[in-house]
Amino acid sequence: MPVVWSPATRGHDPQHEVWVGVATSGTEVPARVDTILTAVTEAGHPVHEAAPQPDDVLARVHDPGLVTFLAEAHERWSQGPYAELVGQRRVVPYFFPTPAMSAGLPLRPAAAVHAEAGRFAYDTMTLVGDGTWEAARAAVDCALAAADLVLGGERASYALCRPPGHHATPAGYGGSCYLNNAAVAAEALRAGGHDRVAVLDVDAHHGNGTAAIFYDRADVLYGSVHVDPGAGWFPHFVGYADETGAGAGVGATRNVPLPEGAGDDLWLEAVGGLADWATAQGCSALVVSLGVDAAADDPESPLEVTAEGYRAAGVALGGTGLPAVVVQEGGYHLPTLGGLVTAYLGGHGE
Ligand code: SP5
Ligand code: ZN
Repeated sequence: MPVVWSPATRGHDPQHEVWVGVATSGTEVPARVDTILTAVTEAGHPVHEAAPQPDDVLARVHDPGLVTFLAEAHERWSQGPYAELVGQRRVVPYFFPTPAMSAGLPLRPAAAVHAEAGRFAYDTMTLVGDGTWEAARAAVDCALAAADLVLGGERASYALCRPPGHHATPAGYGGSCYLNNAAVAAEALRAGGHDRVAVLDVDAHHGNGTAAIFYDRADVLYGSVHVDPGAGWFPHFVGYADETGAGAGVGATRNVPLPEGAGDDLWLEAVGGLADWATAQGCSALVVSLGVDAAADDPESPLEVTAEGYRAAGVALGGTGLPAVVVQEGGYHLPTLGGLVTAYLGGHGE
């Protein structure tokens, strides 16, 4: 399967994430790119570097306010006084103008970037450093180039996207995600002539961003298997089984939350169910949000899936026979990360 990557995706390195008020080491690190790149190269997949791609498809996915904020935030932050503060060389939001704050009052843009960040960021873990915009935009280029390969006749392609994307909403960033690479791939497939596309998300976490982008649409389905947010897991507030779409999109969202410790059998039953659903709904192409953080060794989830499980997931989704753009999402255990990705790609085939 052809692989698309970009060296600019290594440049996002905010060093920390702020979790429960403490700066902890980030898990979504640049080394993820190189360990996956080495593994796919050794497994014999042809590797291409993504060329810069136009903005039109990205503009269908995200509000211009989010895109402009992300493109300019680090430069605004660099103008101070934050650079003089220890450990504040990246944008850390502190004020969140949630509906509880504004309570019906009109919200104006905030003059201070440390406040304005909270208009778009919905957690404190997803920081913006000096290479963040370039990396996030390059990840979108990878998704677009991978979609182009499929539209050009490849049965499948793999976009080595970093930072990941499935938690990025139309106007919000969080969960280590800034721009929604999988949603961009889905829109590119739609623009390329596929009337109905399914995004199937096997990352350990519910892809609330992708779900939100397509929630009221019938032309892009969203199906996800993930650890039950009701058991205390990110994204906490959404991802329940009774969220099935709205308006024209009623029935076009399918969430399968799993208990902690689910293991291969329950997880693969859910993955197979999503594959059957996409086929039965008449989709002509897939986007696979390939998070490998459901794996047993991963520090960010309790789902206990094996590498054989990931291979079997590839067999199930590749077995639909639908052309597919596979987009990298989460997966944080560096020693096993590359092997999990190649297990999936080998199962998927071509
Ligand atoms: C794309 C993706 O997999 N995003 C993961 C978002 C979930 N992150 C939640 C992190 C919860 C706190 N983890 C503690 C780690 C301390 N370094
Ligand atoms: Zn995840």
